[in-house]
Amino acid sequence: MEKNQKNLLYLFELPYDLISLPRSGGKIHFDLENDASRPPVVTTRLGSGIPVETTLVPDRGDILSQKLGTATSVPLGSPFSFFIKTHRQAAKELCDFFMETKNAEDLLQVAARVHGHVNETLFVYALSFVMLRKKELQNSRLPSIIEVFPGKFILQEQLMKAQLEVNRADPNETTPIVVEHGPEFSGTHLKPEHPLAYWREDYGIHAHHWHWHLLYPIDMNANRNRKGKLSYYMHQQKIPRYDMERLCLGLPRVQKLQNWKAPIKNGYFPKLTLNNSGRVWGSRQDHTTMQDFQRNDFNLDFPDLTHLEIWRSRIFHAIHQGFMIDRQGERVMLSDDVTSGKRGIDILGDALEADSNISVNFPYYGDLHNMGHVLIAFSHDPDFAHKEDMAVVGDTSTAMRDPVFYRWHKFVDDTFQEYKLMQRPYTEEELNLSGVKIERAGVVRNNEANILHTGWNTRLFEASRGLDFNGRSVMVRLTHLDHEPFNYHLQVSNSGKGIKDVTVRVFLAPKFNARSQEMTFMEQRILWAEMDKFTVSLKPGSNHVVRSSRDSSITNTEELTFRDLENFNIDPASPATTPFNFCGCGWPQHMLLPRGRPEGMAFQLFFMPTDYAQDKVVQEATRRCANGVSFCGIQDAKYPDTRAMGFPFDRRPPVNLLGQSVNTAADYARLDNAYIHDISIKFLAEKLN
Ligand code: CUO
Repeated sequence: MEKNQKNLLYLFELPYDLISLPRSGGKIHFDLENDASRPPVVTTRLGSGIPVETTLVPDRGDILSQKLGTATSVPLGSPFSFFIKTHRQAAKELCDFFMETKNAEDLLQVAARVHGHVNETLFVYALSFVMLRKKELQNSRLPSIIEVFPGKFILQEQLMKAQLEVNRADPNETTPIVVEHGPEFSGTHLKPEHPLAYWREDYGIHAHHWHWHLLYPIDMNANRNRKGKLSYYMHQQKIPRYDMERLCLGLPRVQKLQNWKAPIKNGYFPKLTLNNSGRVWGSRQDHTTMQDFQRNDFNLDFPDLTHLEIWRSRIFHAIHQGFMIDRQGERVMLSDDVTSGKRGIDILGDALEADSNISVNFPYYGDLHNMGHVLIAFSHDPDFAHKEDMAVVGDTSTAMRDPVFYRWHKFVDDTFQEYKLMQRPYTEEELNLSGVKIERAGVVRNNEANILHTGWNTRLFEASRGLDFNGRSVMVRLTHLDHEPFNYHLQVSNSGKGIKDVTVRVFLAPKFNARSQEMTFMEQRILWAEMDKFTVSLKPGSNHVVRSSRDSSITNTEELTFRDLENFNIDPASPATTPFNFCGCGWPQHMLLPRGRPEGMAFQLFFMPTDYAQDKVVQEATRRCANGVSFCGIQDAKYPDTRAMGFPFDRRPPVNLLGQSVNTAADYARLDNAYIHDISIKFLAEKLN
C-alpha cells in the first residue's frame, strides 16, 4: 500500500482526540501547518525515543466550514444515528465532500483538516464510506470498528480499570495492559433475556451490522443492486439465527413488537460509554412505553406513534392489494415474478427500509423502519427532560445488543413475510433439477461425522487505538462463542453426458420446536438459516463434493486490527485472491453455528443444488470484496444469484410435490436434488483450541 493510503488508517485512531496526538504507539504524527490546536503534549510524547514518521498536512484554505454543509450540525461527543434523517443528510454532505478529493493524498489532507470539526462517528462513517467506494483506494482496508470505538463494545468499568492501572504504573513501562471482557456483563440471570447476552453482545455481529449499513446506506444515492431485498434478507436471516440460539437455551422464539402503545417488557442497560469523557448511552427501564418524539435536538419535524401506525396500515394495504401507489397516484405492482424491472420485494424493501430517494412514495409510506429505531432509542427520555443520550438501538454498531432490536426486526420481517406469503408457491419444475441427485450429504469434524462442537474462544483487540491511555498500549481480551471447523461432504450424481454446473444451497434449522415437536413446513420455513451457497462443476457420474465451513457464503474471515493492516500489503495485481479480499462485511465466522446444548441438540441441514446456468448473473465488473456475498453482495458488481434470496424457503410450498402433499421440509427432500440430514450440535462450555 502506498504511504498516503497507509496513513489514512491512522485517521481512524483516537477519533475523540486531537489529530496532532501521536498515533500507532507514538510512531506516526500528523503535523498540521498553522493549526492553532496543536497541543504541547505532542512534544512530550514525541520525546520518548521512538522513531517518528511525521506527515505534514499543509494549510488547506479550501476547507471552509460552508463546504461541510450540515455535517457540523451533529454535535461532537454525541451519538450519531443513521436512522435519523437529519443525521443522514449530514453524512451525505460530508461523504460528498470527501468524494470530491482527487486521490489518497488529497483525501488524507482534507480529512485530517476536518477531523475534530465534525462528530466523531460521523467522521469515521464518512471516511469509511469514501474509502470503500473510491476506485483508487480499492486496496486499502478499514480497521475493525471495535478498535476504532472500543467504548461501543467494552464495558466502561473495564476501560476505567485499564486507565487506573495506567495512572498507577511507571510511565516508562511499555508492556501492554491486558483487560478481560467476559461474555456476560450487562445483567444477571434474574432477567429472562440475559442468558443470551453473550450472543447479542458478540463483537462480530456488530462489526458486521455496522459494515453492512456502510455498504447499503439509505438516502445516500448509493443505489446498489437489489438493495431493498438484501436489506430484507440480511436482517431476516438474523431472526432464525437468534431464534435458534433461544431454542438452544430453552427460551421461546422472539415475539414481534407490534403493539406500540404497550410497555416494552424488557429494559436494557448497556454500560457502555459514548466517548472518552464517560458520557453514557441511554438506558431503558423494564416496561417502558414508546412515546411521541418531542425532542428538538435532532431537527426532526414529526414524529409520533400515530404516524408509525398510519404508515404500517398503508404498507399492509399495499401488500394485500398487490400494488403500491406512487407520487403521481399510479399503481406500482408488487410481484416477485417479474421478467424486468424491480421485484416486489425490492420495491417494498425500499419503501419500508426506507430510502426517501428510492421509495415509490416516501411521504405516503413514510419512514417506518428507521423511525421505529428512533422512537425506541429515545423511549427513556422522549422529551429530553432528563437530558439523556440516545440508547444503543439507534446506532448500527450497537443496536443488536438490545433484546428489543430483535422484536422490532421481527415485526419488520413479518411484514415482509406477509408479502412473501402472497406470492404463488414454487412449482415442481422450479424446485427440481433433473439429472442431478444427492445420494448422501452430511458434515464431518475431525473425522467424526454429524456431531459439531461449539465452545468459547477469545480474541485480542487494542483498545488504545481508539481511546488514549496516556500513550500506553491497552489490549482487551474478548470472550466469544466459537465452533470447531467442519466440512460438508456431498455425494452427488450427474446422469447427464457433460459437465453440469450447480449452485449448492445449504441451510440449517432446529429439528424440534420449543414444545419438542417436529415442525411443519410453515413453522420451520422461517427458521432456516443460510449456511452456505457455492458453485460446483459436476462431472458425469458420481461426484464427491467437500466444502469447508470456513468458506461460507455468509461469513467473513476475521476482523482486521490496526496491527494486521500495518503489517500487510495487497498485491494490486490480484486484489480478488488473497484473504484480504475481505472488506469488513459478513456474518462472523465464529458465529456460524448456534451453540447447541451440552447433551447435543438436534438440527437439520438442508442441501439443494440448482442449475447454475439459470442462477448465474453476467458480471461486467471485476470481483472485489467478495466475502459474505449472500449478505453483502459483491462490491462494484451485481448480486451473484438470480434466484430469490432464501430460495426455496422464501415462499410457501406447493400443495403437492411428486404427487404427494407437502407437510414438512422433508417432503422437499423427495426431490432428487434435495436432501435433509440430521446433525447434533454440542456445546462444550470450554475453551476451544
Ligand atoms: Cu440494520 Cu434496523 O436496519 O438495524
